[in-house]
Amino acid sequence: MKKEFLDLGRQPIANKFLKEDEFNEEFFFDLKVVFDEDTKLVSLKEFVKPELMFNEDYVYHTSLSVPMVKHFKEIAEMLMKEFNPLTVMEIGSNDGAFLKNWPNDYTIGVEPCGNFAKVTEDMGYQTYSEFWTAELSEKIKNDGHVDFDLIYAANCICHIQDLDDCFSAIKNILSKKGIFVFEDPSLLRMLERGSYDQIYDEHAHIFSVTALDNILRKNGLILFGVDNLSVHGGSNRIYVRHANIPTDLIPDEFVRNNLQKEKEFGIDKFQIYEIFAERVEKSKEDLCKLLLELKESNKKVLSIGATSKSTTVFNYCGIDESLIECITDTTPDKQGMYSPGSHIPVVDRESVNLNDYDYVFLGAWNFKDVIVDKEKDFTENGGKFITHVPEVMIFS
Ligand code: DWN
Repeated sequence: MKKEFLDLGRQPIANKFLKEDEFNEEFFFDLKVVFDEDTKLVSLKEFVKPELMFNEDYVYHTSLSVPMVKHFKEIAEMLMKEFNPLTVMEIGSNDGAFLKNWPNDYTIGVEPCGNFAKVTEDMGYQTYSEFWTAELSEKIKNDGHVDFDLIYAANCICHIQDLDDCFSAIKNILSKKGIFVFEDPSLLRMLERGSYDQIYDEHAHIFSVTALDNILRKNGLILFGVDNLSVHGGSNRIYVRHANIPTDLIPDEFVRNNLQKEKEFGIDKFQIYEIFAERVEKSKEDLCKLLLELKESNKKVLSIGATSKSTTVFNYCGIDESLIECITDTTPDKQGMYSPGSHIPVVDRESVNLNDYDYVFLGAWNFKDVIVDKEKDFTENGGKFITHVPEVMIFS
């Protein structure tokens, strides 16, 4: 019952930045998107082997995005206050931005990228450097861990291809009255904003509350809370507990409101996805037209933020170094490398004078306010920004 609605063309591994001598062996796959009429889940048609994406070379460091460090501190404080868990596990613990807010004697991490698992081990948190599966949940139990009162995951569950296995693993290791809290990009926000660049290899699914409600129930779990967040261009934080265990954690009005809002938008109907696909095509036409016009009038353009999202945009729209001269990024592991597929040089922000450029494309449009604020000098000197969300536009 899966129906295809979007084809974003041949795409590389979104976070695999390359050296010049690696261009010839770069891996590409067909980035197509499907809607499941049964569960209402939106997923990639073809999944990429997890080991190709999440390995020792993974470059996304949560702690290098200052707003995200603050975000994880605040959520840890809130969860501690509201639920007071005695045992905590994070799935997809990256470089420990969330973990570090918890005492390390009863907190563990799960992180398949070995470089990051080592970072949190060195911080004193036992970290399983493996993919989250039902088998791993058994192994953790067999290692003598008691069931967890809090299981947390941010921008990770939507990376997991087999959701039934993922949720049954959660059920297996969640304490009787424990809660599972996870946050991922919101499908509704993506459809509203036309932010098709949320779609790339790592995002095996883009979740609606509607689809999660269906799939969690199927796996003996109940969604009892939803927070709408502004991070990562619009995310949902989902609160889950065991079904069939008496508790006072009953689905709140936010769950009902979110389900209602999604229904009114038509998230359960295929037609809404066909409309979205038309909007994506128009976005591509508009962005290509604008960048070609700027090139013809000898304007210089760079991009800020070598994001996974910009991998999708640049490869879908066929944007290369002739249209965007370089990308600046604060992540040392991306600097001195080339962007996946489009092979645009990635440089340190400090190595360029923005005033040598006429336009800045916002590859990290989700940090628009932070970047625009940081780069006031550029706009004061006549520079302009370009974004493609919600529509292709120039602003200063
Ligand atoms: O789920 C995922 C999210 C959390 O992170 C992953 N699948 C991969 C990754 O996606 P992304 O690369 O699209 O994430 P961000 O957080 O939008 O990336 C921002 C990038 O921009 C980072 O590389 C840091 C950089 N940056 C910058 O150069 N200047 C960020 C800011 C705020 C800046 O001022």
